[in-house]
Amino acid sequence: MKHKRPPPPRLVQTSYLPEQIPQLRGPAVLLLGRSNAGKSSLLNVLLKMDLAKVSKSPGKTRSVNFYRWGDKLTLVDVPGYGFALRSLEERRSWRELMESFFEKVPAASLSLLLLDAKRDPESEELALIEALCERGFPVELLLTKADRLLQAERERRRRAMLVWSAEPGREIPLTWRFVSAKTGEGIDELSRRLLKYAQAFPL
Ligand SMILES: Nc1nc2c(ncn2[C@@H]2O[C@H](COP(=O)(O)OP(=O)(O)OP(=O)(O)O)[C@@H](O)[C@H]2O)c(=O)[nH]1
Ligand SMILES: [Mg+2]
Repeated sequence: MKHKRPPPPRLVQTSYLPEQIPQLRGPAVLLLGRSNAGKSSLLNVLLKMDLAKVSKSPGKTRSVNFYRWGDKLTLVDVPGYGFALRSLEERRSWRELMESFFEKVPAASLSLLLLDAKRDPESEELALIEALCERGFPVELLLTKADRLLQAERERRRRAMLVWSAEPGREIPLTWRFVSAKTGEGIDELSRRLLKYAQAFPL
């Protein structure tokens, strides 16, 4: 019997406006985080295809982009927040886009919050984690660009994360891992995690 090959990953929808956001069904993984955190780069290494645009200057991704990976998993590359140079008007549009987005994604979507491994979590990250947890979204942290950490920095970050992820008041300690789109660190484990999530998703 012939083994059916999964279809290649592909971009299925690009939404610039709230009314363009599709109603998602099935398992979805959301890539969230500050501009320049490395969301689009991570997506490309996960999919093993350069489908998403990457840039040195923050604010590259302006639309919500939906990618189909395999038979049923959707990966969503979300435009980053905190890009200081954006105008008030642009920030308002971004907020409206995000509100519409979170109304439409299934609550069991897995949120991956990306944070540059060199940076401490800031108020935006804390607020986002709280908002996601309140809405019942499972959240996991990815510390990106781990290739840029010296051994001592990595150790310091690891210790800080152990304390921070299990802070009093946080009901469940946050899961976190180092990843690098450049060296591939953590990518196979992350892939397996996402496939497991997709398989366990209630139909
Ligand atoms: N050294 C290193 N650089 C990385 C890594 N991942 C991303 N970068 C760089 O970081 C910059 C931003 O990457 P993007 O993937 O465009 O970031 P983004 O989060 O999608 O940014 P927005 O679209 O603005 O929200 C680019 O210059 C990437 O080459 C990594 O793992 N290691
Ligand atoms: Mg991007």
